[in-house]
Amino acid sequence: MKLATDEQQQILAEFYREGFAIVRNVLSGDEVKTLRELADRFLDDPSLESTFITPILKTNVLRSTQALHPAFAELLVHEPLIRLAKAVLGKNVAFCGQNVIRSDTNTGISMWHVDDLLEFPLPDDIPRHDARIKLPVFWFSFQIALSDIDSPENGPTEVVPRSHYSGRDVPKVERPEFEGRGPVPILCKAGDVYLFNHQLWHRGSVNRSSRRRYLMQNQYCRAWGPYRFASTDAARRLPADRMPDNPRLAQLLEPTRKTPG
Ligand SMILES: O=C(O)CCC(=O)C(=O)O
Repeated sequence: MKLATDEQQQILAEFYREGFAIVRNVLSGDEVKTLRELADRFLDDPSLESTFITPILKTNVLRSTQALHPAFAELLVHEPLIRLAKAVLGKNVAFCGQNVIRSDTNTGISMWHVDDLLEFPLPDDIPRHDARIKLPVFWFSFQIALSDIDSPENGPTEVVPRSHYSGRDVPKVERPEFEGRGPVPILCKAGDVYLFNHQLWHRGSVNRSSRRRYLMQNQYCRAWGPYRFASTDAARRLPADRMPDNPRLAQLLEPTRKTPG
């Protein structure tokens, strides 16, 4: 699927302004079916439980799917995803994650949050970031509906639009609001995709339907991301059998040793 230049510009403008932007009908019905069946196959494989599956609030997340099947890996360069990713992160865009979230009835990653940490905090007396600033994006996700998530019962992602401009973490209330706007559900048909800024106040609402809800995530970062945070080079240079007996050093190096690139 190819986007016209003005369509792409519109999508990107919306993404920067609102924190998310939907692109409809990116995947065909056949592509969706294949990916969903693969997700089920791997999520139901007990041998992958400790290595590829992370439950979050009883919701199963299949991680590193690019390593499990070429159909997942190829989705990373599907158009218009890769073109949009380059437009946001630069022509040397890098890969930083691919997951499928499968929410059964009464599950969902339902706590409000921003991912990782609040990247651009403000002091109390500055109400928000100036809307004229195009806030930098270091990494972002495409969230890809692999089932119809087209009503609030299906557990759509809920976001507070423009809250990535707030300079604040999500307030600890049931219905967070930013400048008079409360949460909105992102409603999609299977095959629709949305660009998603993880600094937006968000959550996956609970799936209240009897149908499983499948959401795939393709995650991309700036070219320096993998080198800065998980370089194969850094891992290769770890002292393998010459490690001093130093618990603080062992703790510091542990994540890189466990996931060497
Ligand atoms: O399931 C969703 O819609 C949102 C997932 C989420 O909050 C996350 O991956 O950080």
